[in-house]
Amino acid sequence: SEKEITVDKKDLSTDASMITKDGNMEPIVNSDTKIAKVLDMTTDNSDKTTEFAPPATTAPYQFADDLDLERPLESLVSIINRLKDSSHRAKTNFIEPTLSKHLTHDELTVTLKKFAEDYKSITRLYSIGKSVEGRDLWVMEVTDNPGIHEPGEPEFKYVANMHGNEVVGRVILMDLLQLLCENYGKDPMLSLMVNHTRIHLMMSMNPDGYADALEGDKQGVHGRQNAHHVDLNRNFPDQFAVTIKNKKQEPETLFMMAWIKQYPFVLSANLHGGSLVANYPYDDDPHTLGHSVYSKSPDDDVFKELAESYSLAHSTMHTGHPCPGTGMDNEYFPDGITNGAKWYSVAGGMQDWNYVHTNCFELTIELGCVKYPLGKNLPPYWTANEFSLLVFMAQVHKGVRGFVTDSATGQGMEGVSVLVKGITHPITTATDGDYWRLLAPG
Ligand code: GEM
Ligand code: ZN
Repeated sequence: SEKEITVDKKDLSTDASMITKDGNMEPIVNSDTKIAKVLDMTTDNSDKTTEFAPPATTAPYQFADDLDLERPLESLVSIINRLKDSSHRAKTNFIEPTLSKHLTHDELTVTLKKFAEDYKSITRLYSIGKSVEGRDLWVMEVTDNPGIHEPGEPEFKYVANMHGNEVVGRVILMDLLQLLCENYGKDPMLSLMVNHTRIHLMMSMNPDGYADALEGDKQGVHGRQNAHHVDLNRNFPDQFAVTIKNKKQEPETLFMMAWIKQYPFVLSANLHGGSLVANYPYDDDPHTLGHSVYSKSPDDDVFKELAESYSLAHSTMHTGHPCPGTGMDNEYFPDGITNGAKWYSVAGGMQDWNYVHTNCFELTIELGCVKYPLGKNLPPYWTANEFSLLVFMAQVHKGVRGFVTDSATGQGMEGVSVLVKGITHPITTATDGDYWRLLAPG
């Protein structure tokens, strides 16, 4: 691209305290002279921070030390950082979700519509298209100004139930929706999260497969594929391989691709089941289909950090034993994370497509050994994943961000490549010239 800027990571900091404007930060601008302001680190000038009051409780707010409403993003990041520590997790005071149950597609639709109605000011329900059998692919947006991209505000997504018989993600995303809605305006951290993030939740990417899946299925494949018997996690265009499974895209895949291109997503997770691990790119490499060889992306360090943010906040994922006592005991994932290709090579996965074709960094999270648990066994899954879901989502506020503007007009410049020295993966500015560049410390 002719419009390209390069910044040197040593001039930047991913430290939470550095997210605001820092006079020392002089980026290297090496091409377009029209780029006046490259790294405006001011992340928020709005006055939205007074939308909620601290919780009405006589006990002091647990994270009061970290809560500075003048500096909302730093507050959010430092509170979230403290949630890595289990003693702090235990002290949160959320109104806990009560849903935690299996919902048919029709029940899901009704429940989502009810949330959209009851929490109009922070939600918007939309469909990105229909499955092969005509079911809506619903997305619930949760943010303070639903329906619009606020310049500078990062967009985040969770996608669940891509494999129709892997249902835990679908259940806990409903719990997450309930948590965010019911605590908004009450819990300061969750309110900050909603105010400063445009969150998109897709409870089911494969509603047809779900309709076919069987409650109690532990490690089966019935209902895994879509109604055309295609595994959607093999159906995306692949950077290394055209296969029989991805040479033509299914309707669900095409709607996903269009959706992921339409919004300036920064970070995402694709929620699966059947194991317990946070899986990160790449999922394959040019030579070793069928083998287990580490395949590094240019952002390997960032991806490891992101994967650990999920696994370490989870009650058991970090121990690295996905299926204890099942005969699949031999599998071990240090710290509960793995490179995709190192685990086993997958061509046509959605995760790598996000990273290779858009600005969105995606991970594939395996939520547990049992793919379709009995309804009565669902509540512990929420407890195990609650903080992971929040901590991972908050990673969208780390790294660097800013606006690229035209020095003559002050207008944001869309489609400018932002490159960090030493990382061969550019990020492109969005419509308002805004960009987000996730980075690992160091
Ligand atoms: C996995 S998820 C993909 C994990 N990536 C790699 N490279 N192993 C799948 O799609 O096969 C398991 C699942 O279905 O949950
Ligand atoms: Zn899966």
